Amino acid sequence: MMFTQDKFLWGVASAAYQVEGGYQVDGKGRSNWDVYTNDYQVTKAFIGKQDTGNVAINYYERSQYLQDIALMKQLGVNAYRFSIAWSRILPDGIGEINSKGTAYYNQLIDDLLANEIEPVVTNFHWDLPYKLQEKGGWGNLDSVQWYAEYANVLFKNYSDRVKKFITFNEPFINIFFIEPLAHNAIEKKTNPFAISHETYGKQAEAVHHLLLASATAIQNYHQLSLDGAIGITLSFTPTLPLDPNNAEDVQAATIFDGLHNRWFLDAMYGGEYPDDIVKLHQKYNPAFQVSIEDMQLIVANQPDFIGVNFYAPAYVKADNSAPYKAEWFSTNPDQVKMFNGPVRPEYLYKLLMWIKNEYDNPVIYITENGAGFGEIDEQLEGDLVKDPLRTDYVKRHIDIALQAKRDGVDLRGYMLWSFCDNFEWLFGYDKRFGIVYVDFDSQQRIPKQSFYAYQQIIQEMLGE
Ligand code: GCO
Repeated sequence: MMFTQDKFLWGVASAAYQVEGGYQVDGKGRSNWDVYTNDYQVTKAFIGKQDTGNVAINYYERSQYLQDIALMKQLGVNAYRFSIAWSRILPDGIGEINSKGTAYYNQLIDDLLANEIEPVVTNFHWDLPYKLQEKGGWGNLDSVQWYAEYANVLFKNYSDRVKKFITFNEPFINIFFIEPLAHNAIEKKTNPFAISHETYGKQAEAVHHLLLASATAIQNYHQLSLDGAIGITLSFTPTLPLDPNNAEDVQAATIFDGLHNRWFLDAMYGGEYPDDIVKLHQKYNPAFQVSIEDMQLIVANQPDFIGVNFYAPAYVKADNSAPYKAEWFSTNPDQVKMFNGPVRPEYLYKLLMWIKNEYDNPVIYITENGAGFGEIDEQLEGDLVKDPLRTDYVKRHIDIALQAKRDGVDLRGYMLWSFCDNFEWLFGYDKRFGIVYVDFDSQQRIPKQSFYAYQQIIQEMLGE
């Protein structure tokens, strides 16, 4: 592990499918998300209308992203986390490289560095080349090799300037939440949020292949002896029982904690998955088997850092209709609900200290933290969008993250989700998370109150 820059990273984060647009431009192959949103119109099941990432916020246009880089400079960030669209680089997922795709990211990286903004690259943020999806996607063990070869193309093209690579973004949310919901919409299920126990059991194979792929890419990266670092970004949702006096709620919270929070860290740092969760997966999918060799590969190739994505804890309740009888997504007790769960910054502190104490104090970057509350918190007043709830959320979470750093957590950066409003997966453009407002028709950008609040925090922190 080599960290060439030791400055604390103050950044913003995004993902290719959510911001680029450039649908099928310059030889890009179709991804699963291109097919989900164009051919199956999956957002209709969740927001009642078809939204796609075909244009998004136009980041594939250099003239557009240069304007946003200028805005990032005004914000004062020294890092920008973005993901690379696999199907721009390898339109079929494997095989022939698309030179226009590699050229786009070369230019973006150069433009960021020219503005003294460090590029932090997420290799994979959910948009899988559709040709690979048709071969079974992450459910196919061959995905380990497909991904390793793709990651090697990125290391070869960009590791001279990119000093932090992230193998995957949020494997749990990707594999156990968003993908099953997208397939519910494709199959026109009456309740698009319903996920069966069997689906969870089957997805265990996919998420295991994904972790093998991550370990293989980390191994390859380390063998290249590059002057940089490679990590993985995990979503964390600290759990608490909806009713602490209800033993079934307590059990449900324990299960969800194992499934979501302990699963990946136990494997990477302890060489074993949580046994209670393995048994649950095998109960609904006996074919889910894990070899000693697999776990040795994972634990022998630990990431150089953990990307922590934190939005909220989850109040978990026992619910027989929920997968593994643990309902976590619909239980937010807050009066004004943040899209991703209850606003409890103290659980970010607890989470960071838990990782520090349980997993030998790994290097941590907060690679996503942010909020969206809906129109109540997006009020245009003159040339400013007032978003007091998001502003308060950002301030409180940064404060408590820095307290955890003072208390010994090896925290090296904070990247806010997100810079601009963008395409929020199954919820299309209805859920805004940006500190910069985007008029999706005109592509006009308007900094929000939270932009200026974050700007002031960065100035104070970098000015120290
Ligand atoms: C995630 C993804 C982002 C989301 C963000 C807001 O964490 O789900 O990384 O793509 O857009 O979290 O929900």
